[in-house]
Amino acid sequence: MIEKMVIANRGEIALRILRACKELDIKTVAIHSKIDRDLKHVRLADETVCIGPNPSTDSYLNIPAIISAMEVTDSIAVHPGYGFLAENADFAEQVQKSGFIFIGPDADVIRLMGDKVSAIEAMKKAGVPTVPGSDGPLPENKENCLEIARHIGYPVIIKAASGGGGRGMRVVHTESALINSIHVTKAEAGAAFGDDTVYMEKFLQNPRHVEVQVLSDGQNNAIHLGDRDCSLQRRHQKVIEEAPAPHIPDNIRQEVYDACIKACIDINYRGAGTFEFLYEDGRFYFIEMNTRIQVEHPVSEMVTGVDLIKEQIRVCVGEKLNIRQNDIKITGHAFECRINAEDPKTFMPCSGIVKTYHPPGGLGIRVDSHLYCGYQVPPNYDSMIAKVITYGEDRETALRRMRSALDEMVIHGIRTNIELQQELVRDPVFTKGGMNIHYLEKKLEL
Ligand code: MV4
Repeated sequence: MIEKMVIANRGEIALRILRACKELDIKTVAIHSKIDRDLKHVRLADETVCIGPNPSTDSYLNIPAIISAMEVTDSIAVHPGYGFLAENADFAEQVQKSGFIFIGPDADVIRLMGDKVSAIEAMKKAGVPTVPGSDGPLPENKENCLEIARHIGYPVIIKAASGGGGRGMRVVHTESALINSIHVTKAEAGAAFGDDTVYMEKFLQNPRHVEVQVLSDGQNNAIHLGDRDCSLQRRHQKVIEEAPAPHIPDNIRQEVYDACIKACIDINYRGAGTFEFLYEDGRFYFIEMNTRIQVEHPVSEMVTGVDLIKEQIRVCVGEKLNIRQNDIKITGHAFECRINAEDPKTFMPCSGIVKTYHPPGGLGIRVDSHLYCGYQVPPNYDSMIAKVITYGEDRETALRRMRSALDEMVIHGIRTNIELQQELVRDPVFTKGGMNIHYLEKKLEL
C-alpha cells in the first residue's frame, strides 16, 4: 500500500477518506483553505498544508497549489472526494504527469464521460440502454434538427454535451419552439462551458432517478454493488437516497447490472463509478456516468458491507479487485438523509457556530459528519453538514430507524433542514417508495 495521501477536499467526505486511510495504514495530508484550519479531519490528519485563501477557486480548485502540497509532503497519491476537482480531467492529467497517483480513472476516461455525447456513444456500444435521441451532436441544418425531433417525437430535451447534473438543458414541447430552444441552449452552453455542442433526447415526463454503483480495477475486473434511488431531490440537489431502489423487478435490474459491468471493461474503467439512469415504465435509460465517489455511497456500503472508499483507493493504486461479484449479496435496506445548514423556508445556505451537537446512535444508525460543538460552519462552501444513514433488514425497519434517528438529532446554533427531513420520512408517498423525480418539488409547492 502507498505511504502517504493528500486529501483534496473538506467536510464530511474528507473525514470519511481520512478514516479509510487510517484503516489502510496510509498517512494523511489534509490540505485546506485558511478558514478551514479547524475542520475535524484537519485536526486528525498526520500533516496539514494551508493551500490558499477561502474562495474555492484559490484553494480547493487551485491545481498548482495542490500539486505543490503533494511535492513538499512527499505524498504518493491524491484523493479528490466529490465536487471540486473530482471530475476535472486536466487535474487528473497534471497529477499523473507530475508523477503522482490520482484516485480515480485515467484523464481520458474522465474526458470521455465528461462529454455526454461521447459517454452515451460508449454506453450504446457496450449495450447499456440509452434514451432515444440524436445519437450525436445536433447538426447545423435546421431542417435536419426538425427531422430528428419528429423521429424521436415530442416532447424532446436539448442538452449541452459539456453539461450534466442538470446544467444546460431545455425541454421542448412543440415543433414551433424547437429551433429557438436549440439556439438558446447552444448560447448558454458556449458561455457556461466553452463548448456549445448540444444533443437531443426524448424527454421522459415522470421518471425515477436510479443509479448503479460499480468498482473496477482497470485490469478486466469489474463488479456492481447494486443500485440506489435518488429521486427525492430539489433543484438537482438530492435530499434522501436509498438502496436498493424499491419496486424494480429482479430480471430488469440484473440486465442493467450486466451492461454496466461490460461498459466498465470496455472503457477500461478504474475506481468507483456510478451509472445514472432514468427509470420509467419498467425500463432503464442511461443519462450520465459519474467518475467519482458520490455523496450517497454509504447506502450502498450498508447493503453490501463493502468499504467503497477503501476499495476505490486499492484499485486506483494498482491492486487487483479482490472482491468477486459472487461475494456481493445485497442484504436489507438503507436510507441517507442529507442534513444541510440552510434556512428551512428559503433553503438559503446559512453559517454560524454549532452550540449543541447530539448525533443519533444505536443499532443500524450511522452519521457521517465533521460537526462538533464549537465548530463554525463557514459561508464559503456547500451547505451539507451531515449525512444520517440508517440500515435495517427491510425497508420498513430502515425507515423506522430513520424516523427515530432524526427525532434524536439535535443541532443548535445554525438553522438546518432536520425538520423537513422529519416530515419527509413520514410522507405517505415516500413511505410507499418509488416516487418520481418531481415529487418533492410538487410537494413543496403546496
Ligand atoms: C432528463 C430528464 C428527462 N428526460 N433526460 C437532470 C439532471 C441530469 N443528470 C439529467 N436530468 C434529466 N434528464 C431526459 N431525456 C429529466 C432530468 C431531470 C432529472 C433527472 C434526475 C434527477 C432529477 C431531475 C430533475 C429534473 C430533470
